[in-house]
Amino acid sequence: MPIRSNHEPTSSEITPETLYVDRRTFLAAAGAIGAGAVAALGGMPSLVAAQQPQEPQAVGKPYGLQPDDKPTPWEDVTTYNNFYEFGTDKGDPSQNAKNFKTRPWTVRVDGLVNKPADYQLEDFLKPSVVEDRIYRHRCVEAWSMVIPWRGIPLADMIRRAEPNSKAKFVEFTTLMDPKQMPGERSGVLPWPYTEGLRLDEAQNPLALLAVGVYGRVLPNQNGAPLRLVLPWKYGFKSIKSIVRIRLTDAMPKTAWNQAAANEYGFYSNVNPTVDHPRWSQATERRIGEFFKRKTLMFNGYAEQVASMYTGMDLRKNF
Ligand SMILES: Nc1nc2c(c(=O)[nH]1)N[C@H]1C(S)=C(S)[C@@H](COP(=O)(O)O)O[C@H]1N2
Ligand SMILES: [Mo]
Repeated sequence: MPIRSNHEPTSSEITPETLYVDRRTFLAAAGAIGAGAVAALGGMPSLVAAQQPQEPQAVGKPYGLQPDDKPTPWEDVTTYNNFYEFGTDKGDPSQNAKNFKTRPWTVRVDGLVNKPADYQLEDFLKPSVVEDRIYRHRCVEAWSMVIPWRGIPLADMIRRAEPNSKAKFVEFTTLMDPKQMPGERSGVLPWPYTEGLRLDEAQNPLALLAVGVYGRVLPNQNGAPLRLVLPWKYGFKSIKSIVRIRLTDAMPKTAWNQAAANEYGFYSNVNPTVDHPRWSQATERRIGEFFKRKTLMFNGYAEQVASMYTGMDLRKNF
C-alpha cells in the first residue's frame, strides 16, 4: 500500500496515477449505463464499488499535515470508530454496521434556501467533483488520526442550494432508523444525531462532505454513505450518515450539546488551552503511537480558520 509522505505535494502527486485510472474507469462505467438508468437502479455506487481499488490507497492532497504526520493505517481507521448508533465501544461500529443499508440514499437540502432539493447519493459521486484530501482528525476524547478522505466541498453543496439572506446556520441530521441502528433504541444520546455549523464555517473550503476513505467507498462504520469532515473541530462535529442539511436562522441544537451542555459546546474547535471538564486537551494520543503528541490550535488549521473566530472568547464559545 503506497503510504504518502508529508512534504508539500508536486502536481503529479496531487492526482496520483491510481486515482486517475479510477476516474477513467468510473467515467466509462457511467457512460455505459446512462444517467436515467443510474437514477432508477441506484446502480452507480455499486459500479463505483466494483471499480474501486482492492487495496486501500492513501491517496490525496495533504492539508495541514505536520512533518511527522503519516496516514493512520486503514485497519485502525476502519475498526476504531465512534458511531453510537452502532454501539459505544470503538470496535462496535465495524461489527454492527455490516448490514447497514446505504442504497438508495436521499439527502434533503432545505430550509432558508431558494433551491431546496432532494439529492441522490449518485449526485455526490460524480468523478468530476470528488477530491481526495488527507486531513488530521482529532477526537474530543484526546486521540487522533490522519485520514485520506474522498469527498466534495460542503461549500459547493450549499452554493447549489442558494441560501437566502436570512440563513445564518446549517443543521445536519443523521438517519433515524432504530431497526437498523440499535443504538437509537437506547437513551445514550438524543436521536437522531444532529450537528450544526455557522454558515461561514460550513462555507470554509476545508469543510468536506465525504463519500470515501483510502480511495475506496466509505465503509459503513465511517459514516456511509455520506458524512461531514471538519478537520479543525473535534470529531463529534463530523456527523455521519447524513439525510438532511437544513439552512436556519437560529443556532441548531446538537446531539452532544443536548446530552451534556457543560462538556460539549456548539463550536467544538480543537483548542489545547481549553480543557474538557474531565480531562486535558493539551495532548493527544495518535492511534498506533505510544508517546503523546501536543495538540495544536485548531488542530493545525489555524491559518485557514482562525479568522472566523476573531474577537470571540474561545473559553465561552467552546
Ligand atoms: N451520527 C453520528 N455521527 C458521528 C458520531 C456518532 O456517534 N454518530 N460520532 C462522532 C465522533 S465522536 C467522532 S470522533 C467521529 C469518528 O469518525 P470515524 O469513526 O470515521 O473516525 O464521528 C463523529 N460522527
Ligand atoms: Mo469523537
